[in-house]
This record gives sequence, C-alpha cells and structure tokens, in this order.
Amino acid sequence: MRIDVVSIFPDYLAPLDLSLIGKARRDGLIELHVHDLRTFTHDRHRTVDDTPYGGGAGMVMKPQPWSEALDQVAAQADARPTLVIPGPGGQRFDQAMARRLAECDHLVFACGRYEGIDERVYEYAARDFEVRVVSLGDYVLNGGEVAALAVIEAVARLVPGVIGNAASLVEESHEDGLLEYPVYTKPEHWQGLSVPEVLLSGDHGRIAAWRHEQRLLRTAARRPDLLPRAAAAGAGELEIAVATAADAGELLTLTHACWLKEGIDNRSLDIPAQHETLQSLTQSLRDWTTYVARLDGRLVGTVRGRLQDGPAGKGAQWDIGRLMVAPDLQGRGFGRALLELIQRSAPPAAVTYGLLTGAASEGNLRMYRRAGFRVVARDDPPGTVSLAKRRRATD
Ligand code: J9T
Repeated sequence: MRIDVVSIFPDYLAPLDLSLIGKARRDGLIELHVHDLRTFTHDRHRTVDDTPYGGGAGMVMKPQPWSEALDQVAAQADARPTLVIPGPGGQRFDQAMARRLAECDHLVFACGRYEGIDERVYEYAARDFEVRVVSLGDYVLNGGEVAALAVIEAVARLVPGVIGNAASLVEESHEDGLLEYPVYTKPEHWQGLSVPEVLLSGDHGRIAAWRHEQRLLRTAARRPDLLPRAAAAGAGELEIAVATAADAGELLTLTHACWLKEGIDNRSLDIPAQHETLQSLTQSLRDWTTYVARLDGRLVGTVRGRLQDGPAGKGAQWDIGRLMVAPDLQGRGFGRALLELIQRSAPPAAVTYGLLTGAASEGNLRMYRRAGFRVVARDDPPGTVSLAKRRRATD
C-alpha cells in the first residue's frame, strides 16, 4: 500500500517511523511519502492561507498550493487513489471504514489547518481522487495531522503482513460489534486485587462463556449504542440501551399500560408494577440492570435483571423481571429478543435464571416455556407462578 500525506507540519507524521508501522515500511509493506504543502507555494513568505470571502474569523487555506500538491501526487499514482481529508464535518471513522480503506492500493491524506480548506479544492480533487471527508468524532482538533495518524495506524495494521498474528485482528474490540473482555496476567494477586477465579480454572468452555458475558456487560455499560447490532441481534429495528433516570417517565407509562392487561387477565389489582411511582421506579434503576428498547424513538419495551441469592446452597440466581412490550406491538418477537438479551447479560456468578408471572398469563407462560423455563413454584405470592432455568455455558 502507498500512503501520501500532505501537511504544513510534516514533522507531525514522524511517529509513523516507529513501532509496527515503521517496521511495515522497512519491510516494504507500506510505502509512505510525506509532503510539505509549503513547497508548493511561490511567494517569499510561503503563504498557505488567506482571509475568508464574506468575512468571519480565522483564515482559509488557499486553493493553489493544494492543487499543485495534489497534481504531483496524482502524477505518481497508478490508479485512482482515495483522498482522505480529515475534518470534524466528515463521515465518522470506524472499524468498518478502516477495513474498506485497507483494501485501497493508494491512500492520500490532505491535512488542513486554520478554518478549513477553500471548498473548491474538494471539487478539484474529485477529478483525480476518490474524495472522503473523515471525522474521528464530535470534537475539533487544530489540524488534520493527528486524525491522519489515527486513521493510518488503524488502516495499516489491517494490511496483510503488518501484524504477525491474524487471530489477534479477529478477536478485537469492534470487529464483531462488542467491546473486548478484560484481560489479566501474572501475578495472580496484586495490590490486594485478584484475577477472576474462572480464568485459573483451566475450563476452556467456562472461560469462553465468561469472556463473552464480560463483553456483553461491558458493552451494555459503556457503549449501549453498540448493543442493537450485536447482543440484541434478532430484535429487528429495536434500539436497545441501558435505562437511565431520563427514561423513568416513559418507563412508568409503559409499566402502567402493560400491567393493566396483566391485572385484567389475573383479576388482580395488587401487582407491584401497577403501583410503581416515578420515585420507586427511579430507585429500581439503581438496583437492577434495566434495558429499554425504542422503536423510532418511542420507548416500547423493557426488561431487567438482578443477581440474587438462589435457593439455599444452589448458587446465585439472575432474577429477570418487568419484561414488557407495548400492547400494540406484541406478537412480533420483541419480548423473546429482550428475554434473550437479559439472559445473555447475566454476570458469571449466576447459575440459574428466575422469573415470576401471573398464573393466568397464558401468553407469558408459553413464551417462557419455549425459552426453556420450567415451573418451580405456584401461588407464592398468591396468583403467581415462579419459573426457573439452569444456565448453560452457551447462554
Ligand atoms: C482539522 O481537523 C479536525 O479538527 C478533525 C479531523 C478529524 N476528526 C475530527 N473530529 C476533527
């Protein structure tokens, strides 16, 4: 792969001589050329910027040095290169984009400074390049150089041969939409902190299951926006996130709407969910892991889980509750998807799943039986059925 970078601060790109990327260059896997934009100016002061037409703060990069720099790079290109212009107004850079860029034979980076590059440069460049404006995220940098470094590092390591161990590429964060599991090395005890017991067990099945659960938990806690694609696959167009206090109002409305039907089916007005208040519900969000599911922004479903001591001597149980789907959207598999999600979110300590439903809630009972739950108690409390299921390593 050939990479060209055009910048007024070529020294900014010096780190590309180091580490894996530096080695890839020395091994001939990556050919890197850094160009100083000022060498394409023709005045004594080597001017690259000027005041904006229409007024306003700051300076704008002049088009002429850019056209000459890009002409020179294009003249050295075999095919049509991709021109990446880092900028906060660009398409968001992610692992999928890194994979696409890693397939290009020739990438060119145009690093702007000041208030931006004269807009005509983008059009001009499109004659010889596939132009992509790329943003690292929703923040502003002083120039495109640091962003170019990040993109080059993410892309170059995907070029075959740059990273020795191909498996380490596959196993990484973002490759399958989930964050990485936590890792530990020796010593086993350090500063009063221990390595989780499961990792020392030598039981590869248990270790794999634990790592998967950790990935789900971590993704739910830190990046719930990634969950709909990964953990909640099958929930269709539902957007799933971990509930926050900001969801409490809508959640309360959904709870009352869903438990009205439960109350009618079970001829009961003393189901706790019917008496939930904004206050009690907000408190419950602290005690439980609660997911909310939205469809086009509307909160249409929820489920929650909490680790409890199981029956005496039987290990901890992941208590599942408040599985709800808005009455007008039932029967589409959303409930099943939420039930699946909450089971997969159980922490490693859980050996069973448990839940409770109304004795007359036929639909619920059918869904839970299909999901592998079996009745373990009746009428405790009166009018309810308790169901449980052993957790399998593959859950
Ligand atoms: C000048 O470039 C930037 O400020 C920039 C580039 C890429 N991503 C960003 N978020 C900002």
